[in-house]
Amino acid sequence: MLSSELHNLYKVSIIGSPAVGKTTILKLLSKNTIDRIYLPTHGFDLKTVKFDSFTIKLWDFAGQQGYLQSCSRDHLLGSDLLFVVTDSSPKNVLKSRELINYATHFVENNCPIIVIANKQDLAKNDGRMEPKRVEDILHVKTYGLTAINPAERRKLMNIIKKELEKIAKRRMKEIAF
Ligand SMILES: Nc1nc2c(ncn2[C@@H]2O[C@H](COP(=O)(O)OP(=O)(O)O)[C@@H](O)[C@H]2O)c(=O)[nH]1
Ligand SMILES: [Mg+2]
Repeated sequence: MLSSELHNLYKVSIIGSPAVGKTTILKLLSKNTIDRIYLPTHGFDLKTVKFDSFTIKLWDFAGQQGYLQSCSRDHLLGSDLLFVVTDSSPKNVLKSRELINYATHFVENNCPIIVIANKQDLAKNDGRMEPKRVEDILHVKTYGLTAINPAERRKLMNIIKKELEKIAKRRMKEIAF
């Protein structure tokens, strides 16, 4: 790999409980049509997505609690950006609190943690929480998303781009000193 390419390579990790939409988020970034088939992920899926000048490696970790606690530690190390995905239900938002606490031990202090409050298309009457509520509870920057809607692809890319641009600036400074 060329060093210029390496320079623009970012490791973006995605964690979250089973069925919150992690794999769908990967598909949203890498495909235009999104099927709704649910296949629980075993271990992890690794996808490379290129957009603008960025090459990002997305790691979609299995949501199963056991796996996350026993194996993901090493995989989370070295993440440039970490997404914690929730399905925006009150129960799962609390679960995300545990995941965030757990993950903070394994990512660098300067790795941004972003919460994705997914399944925003679900009815409020079913307990779906607004991103702002989720953010108030978790005290972590939160964006709402409907990952099954291809029209939200740009929105997700912009979220990632904004964070990666900050990291790129930081890397440039590190090289300069
Ligand atoms: N209604 C709705 N369903 C979603 C959304 N995102 C994912 N799903 C569905 O939730 C199920 C689990 O998604 P998946 O990405 O496999 O979850 P994972 O276990 O976290 O990887 C699938 O049937 C998806 O189609 C969303 O934004 N809204
Ligand atoms: Mg999955």
